[in-house]
Amino acid sequence: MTVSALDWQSLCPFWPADIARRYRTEGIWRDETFFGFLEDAQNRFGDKPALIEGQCSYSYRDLYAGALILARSLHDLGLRRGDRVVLQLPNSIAFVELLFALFRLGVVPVLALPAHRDREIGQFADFVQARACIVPELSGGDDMVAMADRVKAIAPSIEHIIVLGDARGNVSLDELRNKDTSPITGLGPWPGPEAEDVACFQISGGTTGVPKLIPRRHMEYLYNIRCAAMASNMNQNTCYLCALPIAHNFPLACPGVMGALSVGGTTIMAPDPGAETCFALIDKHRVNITSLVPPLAIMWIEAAFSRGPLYSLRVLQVGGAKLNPSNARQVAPRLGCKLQQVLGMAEGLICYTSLDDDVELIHTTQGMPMSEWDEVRVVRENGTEAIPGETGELQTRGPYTIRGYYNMPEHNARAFSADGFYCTGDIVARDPHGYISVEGRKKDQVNRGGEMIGVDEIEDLLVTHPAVLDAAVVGRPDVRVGERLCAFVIPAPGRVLKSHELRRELGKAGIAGFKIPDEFIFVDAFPQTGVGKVNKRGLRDMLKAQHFGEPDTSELVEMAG
Ligand code: OOB
Repeated sequence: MTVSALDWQSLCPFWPADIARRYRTEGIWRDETFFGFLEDAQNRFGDKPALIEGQCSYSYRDLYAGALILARSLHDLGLRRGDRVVLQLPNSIAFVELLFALFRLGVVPVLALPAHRDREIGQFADFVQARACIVPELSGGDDMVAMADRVKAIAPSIEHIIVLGDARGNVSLDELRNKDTSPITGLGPWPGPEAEDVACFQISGGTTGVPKLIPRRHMEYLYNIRCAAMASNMNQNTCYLCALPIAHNFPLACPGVMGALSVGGTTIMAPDPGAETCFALIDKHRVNITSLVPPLAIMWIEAAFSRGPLYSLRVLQVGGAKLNPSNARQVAPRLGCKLQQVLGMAEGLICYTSLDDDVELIHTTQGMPMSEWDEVRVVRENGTEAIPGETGELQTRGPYTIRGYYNMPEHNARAFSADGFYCTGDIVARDPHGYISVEGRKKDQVNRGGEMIGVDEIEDLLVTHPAVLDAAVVGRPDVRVGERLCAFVIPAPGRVLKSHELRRELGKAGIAGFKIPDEFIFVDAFPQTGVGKVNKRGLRDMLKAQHFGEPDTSELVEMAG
């Protein structure tokens, strides 16, 4: 088996030849593609429901047939193996059908999130020289056709705008889906991709600079899905609720929608991740597993307070950012299901707590790597390896962790070690059994007059207060001390909080005085990233824009007094 000779794929760093050979001979990487995976699933699970959206239910057979029809239409449009497109659709059957149609042809989508707009979509399209941009008619109240038109004007590689909904003179996705229903055989007349071709681009979760593109290949992404489905105990009774935006690695493949498809399960598409929408879908379809980012998990816990637990739900996977132990402890009693913590990244490595781990481990750690082939190390600032319990940067390599971003040689030289480990920037500690707990981000420290303060510790303490729903701590530039410690706090519904009360509580917890925030800002919600994580850069921007005026000096006077 050879790596595709398509030119641009050489811009996606590959594993060294000896390691790749090893993964192949060990059967970790198989000679398989995503379309073969779907073909296999439809042979095994045929009429079982694969995807449900609103009133519409799609069996495995429907999905397979639909993807083939769509592949033919896209081929008629001129899209060919190795071409790139930007795909931005909401959680829907159309997304999955289209994804498999693209996989069939070997056309490589950039998996954009619904929150992305001109700037990001333009960057992606330009960076990969996309030939098409696939958007919904509307998203979050915005006219996405108009956005795609603007993007097309600056990214001349775009020939087609394909629209879900009213296409207004562009290509209609519904027309492509219904165009030709004549029987087509699985392999079709057109060449498809090879196992080691890039299947899709994930987008890096980083909140700085231009988002980086993460090439995920058929054979390694399929391995990722198999491991993740096993770690989550998915089986043919699995009913997964896709609440997070489907394009993100977590709900798509860790194990998410693809994991459910791999075992004959069913996925329910949620139009939004809010508790009201999702609780109704969970009850209606007897959903037994779903995945969320911490801010949403906290909202669900709060919402379950008045209505009681979700009877069918067995497992709630929470990942994407740190879940505070005090919130973690509330998942089982409030939502009536097991918590599974997930530390993952679009670049590869996925860690899980096991469903039958001791509850204390589930509440306080992010588990361990899902594959025995994952290599992880915790590295001190001086480059040496940390001992168990000591913190350092998490670095990793393995059969489903990329060896480099798409076309970024300079950045790759910094983000990957000479021996191919991805330097995650996450500060973690590992216990003697290998359980990892995330302590923060490399750069997520506040330097207050020379004292380095890890914000996670302060956030963890703040959320133990019964009147605090969530907390996020950032630095505010300050002429005197360099950075002041600034805590954004969401009060629990109906609770009124005072800064001095929180200061007193933190004091009682016995932490150093310099770790007590200089200011508290009470808000209803935090700015979010595309997948719903707390956007710390957004919080810092809010401070810069001085949306809150000057620091709360009355409190300072109070402190001084
Ligand atoms: C997931 O992927 P990304 O690419 O959006 O973000 C990755 C980064 C990690 O490097 C880490 O900084 C943070 O998000 N993160 C966590 C975490 N899970 C991810 N930080 C603390 N605790 C956790 N449990 O976010 C992602 C991809 C697949 C599965 C799950 C999450």
